[in-house]
Amino acid sequence: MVMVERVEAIYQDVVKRNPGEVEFHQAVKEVLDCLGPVLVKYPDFTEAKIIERICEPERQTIFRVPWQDDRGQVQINRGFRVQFNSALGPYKGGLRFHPSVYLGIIKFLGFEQIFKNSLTGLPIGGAKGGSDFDPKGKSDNEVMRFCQSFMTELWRIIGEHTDIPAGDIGVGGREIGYLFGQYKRLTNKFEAGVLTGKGLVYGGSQVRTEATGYGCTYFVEEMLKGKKNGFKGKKVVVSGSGNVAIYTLEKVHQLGGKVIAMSDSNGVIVDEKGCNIETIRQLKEVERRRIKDYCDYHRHAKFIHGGNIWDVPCDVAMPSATQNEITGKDAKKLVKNGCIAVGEGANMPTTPDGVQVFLSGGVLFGPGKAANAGGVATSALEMQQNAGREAWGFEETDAKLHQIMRNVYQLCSEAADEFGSPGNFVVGANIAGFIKVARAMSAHGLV
Ligand code: NDP
Ligand code: 2IT
Repeated sequence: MVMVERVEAIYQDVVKRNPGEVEFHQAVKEVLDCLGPVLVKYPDFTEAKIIERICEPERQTIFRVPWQDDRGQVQINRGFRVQFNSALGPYKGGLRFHPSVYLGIIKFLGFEQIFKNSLTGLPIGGAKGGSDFDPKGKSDNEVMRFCQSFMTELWRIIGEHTDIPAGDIGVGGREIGYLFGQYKRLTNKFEAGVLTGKGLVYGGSQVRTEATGYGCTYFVEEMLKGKKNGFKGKKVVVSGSGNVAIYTLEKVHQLGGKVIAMSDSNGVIVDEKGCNIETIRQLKEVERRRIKDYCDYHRHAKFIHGGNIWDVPCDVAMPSATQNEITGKDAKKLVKNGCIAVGEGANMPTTPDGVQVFLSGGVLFGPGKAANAGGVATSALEMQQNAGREAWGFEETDAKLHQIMRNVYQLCSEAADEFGSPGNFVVGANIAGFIKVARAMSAHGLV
């Protein structure tokens, strides 16, 4: 089809213009592969070169982050903020602090964020930022000095109506606190809405901490419901043991499922009785220890050093660690072991091969930009509360999150039907997310 060739040519151009950014290429390809039928239906998008424009970030900033470690040594890291698209609202998206961070990772995440934020139905554009700083093994003081230096550059380009960063890997409540303190000091303004994921005592929202994990679980619940099924009695495997993984564990247990395995970058714990959330929260959120220590408190559980969590048989897989953690081979093993549903808590955790294995194997597959949209959606609720100088209760906010996730599911499901791929939420999420942004871009003229 001519349209498919056209989209392929745009993709080849993206690869050429952004050499070496393999994760960014992967994220772009997945979206563009779904858009052929959209261009047939909306020829004006072709005319206005919406796809070409959407693949080019509106603005990218790279900066030096110098700081001093506890021994007085000077350290230099690199900071990034990619302000990808502001057609639907101010730039919005998290900050990732991890040694693997480079421009290609931030661009893939920023690109995903455009469509994810669109799916939430809330007025937020797409962005992402971060640094190759590794918070692991650093003292609180080192993290504070790093965050202060990072914000000393970042503050110029953010603002409650411009760009609102939040957390991601390596950036949680502690880091957002230090970043907010420095922004307030530099600008001489208590501008609550400039960052989300804040502490409850200074403008944070109830449920933001829980939102991504809860939201992903709600999304999977909707997929299961569509097949007259539910979490009750299901064995669930959740990779990672950070923010997203912990609250996935909590919600899965509340809905009657059992999380039997979790992980970190050192290995996997298997607890057939169901992972204990109190222990994991204490180890990870309070003491910042490794998942292996779980077995010191639960002697029946086992730790598999360097293990592959996808070897553990389960009904539902919820990858919540990082990109490309489920390969085609892992996906085949999951299907063979009886996995019926996958909810991506992480961003792009399944490789393209893996996605194909799930889709062709009839597995219910909730892609990250839909399934993990609850985090950023609740960030937008935090912005709403900050703008109205309000603080909503936990239940009220959770109910809003739940409704947003039902809507995201509905949008994906309807778009998949409309464009001829019923049950394919990858197609549904990409098309539904894209069309809204494309319409807004068309309305704004050539900008
Ligand atoms: P955290 O930093 O809280 O936790 C990350 C977890 O994933 C840790 O257990 C970490 O293990 C593991 N992990 C990270 N990188 C790797 C790696 N390269 N290899 C193996 N394990 C790894 O991050 P979050 O829970 O916030 O984020 C997890 C995922 O969810 C990310 O993909 C993020 O983009 C996505 N996400 C997060 C949202 C949020 O609101 N926080 C919203 C939507 C998506 P270790 O400690 O050993 O590194
Ligand atoms: O990937 C994501 O959606 C996030 N890390 C959350 C972004 C946000 O602005 O809350």
